[in-house]
Amino acid sequence: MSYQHILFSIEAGVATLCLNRPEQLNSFNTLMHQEVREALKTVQNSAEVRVLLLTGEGRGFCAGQDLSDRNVAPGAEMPDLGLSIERFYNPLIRTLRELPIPVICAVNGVAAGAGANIPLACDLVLAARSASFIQAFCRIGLIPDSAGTWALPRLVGMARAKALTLLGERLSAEQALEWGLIYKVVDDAELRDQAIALARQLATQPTYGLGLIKRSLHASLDNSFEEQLTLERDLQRLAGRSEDYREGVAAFMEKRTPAFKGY
Ligand code: T3D
Repeated sequence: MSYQHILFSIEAGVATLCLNRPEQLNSFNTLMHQEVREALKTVQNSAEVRVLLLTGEGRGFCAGQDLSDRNVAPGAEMPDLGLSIERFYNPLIRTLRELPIPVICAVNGVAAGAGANIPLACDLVLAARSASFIQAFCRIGLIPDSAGTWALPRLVGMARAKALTLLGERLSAEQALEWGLIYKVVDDAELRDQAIALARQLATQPTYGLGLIKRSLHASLDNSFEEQLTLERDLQRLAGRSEDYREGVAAFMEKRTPAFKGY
């Protein structure tokens, strides 16, 4: 399938989805939402894909909703933003979070509005040193969406979450790292190569087991201690039946590098 607003490719087990409306800082219009959804469906249905890498083209990662689609004349009917969230943003965030494979986000530039929260639904966030994060919603009278109000207090604590979302100030990549919002900051010129190297490395790992690790960590945010112990037992049972576990142990005993298949 050919796309107008995204670049999408699959190579060596890595699906790369690049938002591609650089003139509008990769803000989302309806077509881009639809194309991202299609690409993610391909990822979900492919046995070949073992890692998803999400990034953006140009000087921005993503500036959230395309506001030119929201410019309403006084007196004209206002769009139902709840519908937009239900149709587009919530399914996107759910899909990224629930994919049973590692999702890497390479934040190549400014990330604002929903664009600042999409990375938080990914598993490993690398940011270019020049990148920044802006909870821009308050600047236009909205509330943070794309699970920002869920992720931010958990990642940076309530005090910083409130400052970020009520003030809408720009947070540098370095500060985001220091606050525990992202995994790593790399030099701009190295972002793409480092993200691809990380993706390729992860694509050779025991994918099924990695998916179970995601599941257990996600559940831990809401589970009690006892519930989490029970879940660990259940998921370890599943992991212990995988071919990759058999291979991992055999390779260890034979003192060789394991050749994981992802299941
Ligand atoms: O509506 C719903 O469905 C509900 C869901 C909402 C989710 C949301 O994301 S709401 C929040 C929407 N996003 C924003 O409020 C951010 C708007 N953008 C900015 O504040 C700034 O552009 C940035 C801080 C991100 C970057 O600033 P700067 O100075 O580096 O760049 P710029 O000059 O503002 O932008 C460059 C171009 O991109 C410019 O176009 P031009 O003048 O060169 O033709 C600008 O209009 C365009 N652009 C940037 N963001 C958006 C956008 N065009 C449309 N929509 C945007 N969100």
